[in-house]
Parts: sequence; C-alpha cells; structure tokens
Amino acid sequence: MKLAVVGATGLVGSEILEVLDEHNFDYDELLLVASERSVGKKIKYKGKEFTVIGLSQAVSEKPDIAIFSAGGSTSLEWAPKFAEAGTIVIDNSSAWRMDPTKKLVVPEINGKSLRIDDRIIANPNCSTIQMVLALAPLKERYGIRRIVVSTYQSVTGTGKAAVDQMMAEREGREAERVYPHKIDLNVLPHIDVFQENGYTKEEMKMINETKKIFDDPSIQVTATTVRIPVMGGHSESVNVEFKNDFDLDEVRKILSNTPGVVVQDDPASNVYPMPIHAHKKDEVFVGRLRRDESQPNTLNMWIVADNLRKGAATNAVQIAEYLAEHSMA
Ligand code: 2RA
Repeated sequence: MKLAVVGATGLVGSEILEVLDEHNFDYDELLLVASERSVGKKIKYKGKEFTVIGLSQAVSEKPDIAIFSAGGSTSLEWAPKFAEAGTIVIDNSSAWRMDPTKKLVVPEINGKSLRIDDRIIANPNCSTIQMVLALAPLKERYGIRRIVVSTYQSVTGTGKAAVDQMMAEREGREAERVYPHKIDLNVLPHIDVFQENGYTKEEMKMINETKKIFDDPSIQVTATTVRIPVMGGHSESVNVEFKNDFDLDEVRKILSNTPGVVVQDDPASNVYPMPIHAHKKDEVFVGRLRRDESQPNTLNMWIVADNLRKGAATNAVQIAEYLAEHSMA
C-alpha cells in the first residue's frame, strides 16, 4: 500500500499524519505532498525525515490512496489526475461533495455504499459529520422529520492563519486579518460566503450534505453557523423533530451504544460536552439531552467534536481503513 497525504503541511494534513500514527494505519510507503511553495520542505514524522513532493511527482508515483486536504481548486484540478492514474482519492474539500456521481461518506453511516470502482470519495464538512453521526442511530429508531441546528465553530476550521489572527488579537500583536472582523472576544454569525438566499455556504453544506448522507431529501434541515474564538472543536445546538415519539432513557442508551459517540450528560455534576475536552479526540460527544417541551416528538441536544479529527482527519482515515479492510485499495 502506497499512501499519499496531499496538503501535508496544513492544519488538517498534520492532523491526518497524527491520526494515521495513532490508528497504526498499515502502509508500505508514505508520500507527503503539497503545493509548489512547500516542495522540498522537510517534515519529521515517526522518527523519519520526509521531503515534501509536488503534485505532478505524486501522480507519477501512482499511490493506492491519496488523502487530499488542499482546498477545493487543487482538488478539482488534481483529484481526477490521480484517479486517472488508478489512485483512490479521499477528498476533504467541498469540491466533489454534491456531485451525484461521488459518494459522501461517514463510514459508520454509509461506508457500505462504497464500491471498488469509486475513485474520488468525498469527506463531508466537519460540522455536518459530527451532527449526522449522533443523529444516525436516532433516525434509524424514530425517523427524522426536521433538524434545526446552530453551530459554535472553532477557528481551526478556517486554518492556521485564523488561529494566528485570534492569538495575535489576544496578545496584542499584528497579524493578517482572515475574518472580516475581530474574532477574539467576538462572535461572527458568518462562516464561508453568503449565498443569494441569505444563508452562508457553510449553512447550505449542513443542509444539503445531511440529506445526501442520510439518502433522504425529505428531511427538513435549517442551520445558522457561527464562528467563535475557540480552538479544539465545533459545538452544535441541535433541535430534532422525530416522526415518532421517543423515550429519553432509550435515547441515552442508543447513543451510549453507538460506536464513535460518547454521552456526557450529567447536568447535576456540570458534565456536558465542551471543545476543551473534545480536543484531539476521535469521538463525537453528546449531552444536554432533553425533551423540547414546546412541541411533540422533539429533542434538544448539544454535540461537540474536534473538527480537525472526526470532522476531517479521522473520518478520512476511517474511509481509508474501510477501503483497506474490504480489499478495495
Ligand atoms: C469551517 N467547516 O469550520 C469549515 C471547515 N471545513 O470553517
């Protein structure tokens, strides 16, 4: 197995390397790939020194799997070239997510839909992944009519420059301004670009990707996505209306038995999910489980996950693991 990590010098790229190591992902050769600017750069990983290579060289090396985290335009241009060379691309950008010919995969939910001839596989948006992973077993049991989600998203979702902006503001230093406003000590109801309908692209990702992953266009979803001056993970307030009534103890039991989900729900002891605890963890944390008393069959929940882990690197590595386990790569 020859594995390439494309975008190896970015925040998600380095997280992918950490997760591959923690998961003991089995490969014979690892290629670290990045844009021209980083070619030749040395990266120390697992006691070895790697030299970053460029995209053309990586294609000619014909890796079995390439995990891409290099932005939409790189992916649009280069994923097909890798696919053509026989590589399976697992892509973290939004470039291929809504392409009807490409699978949008959270392995625990729809890994089974993967086929040997899938050459470009899309990794969903971070805020979508953590929400659908927690909702999937409840959908299975009660059916979902409507989801209302508000997010509280970490600056790490924007990348290194955004972390720098926040820390510079905190420490009174000069830095590049990535957001249209100050982020430290502030809250921006604005993630990605505004669309004609008044929603942001991030909000539309949550709406459209949820329907695609659940393979159910009838689910109603509405979203407000918000950037907050936090690192470590995205938090989400989710109000979900089921088709059938539920029992709160059963909801807790179902979620506790769901692989990849951890219930942290003991308000009496101030136990609930927080990004500070989710940081560097692969799991999705769920708490504040309570009935919405304003209408029937409706649950309120609070969902937190490290957006660079299950929201990006971990999910992508799990797709690669699924391919390897099922002899597809
Ligand atoms: C964000 N969802 O948090 C994005 C990252 N893919 O900005």
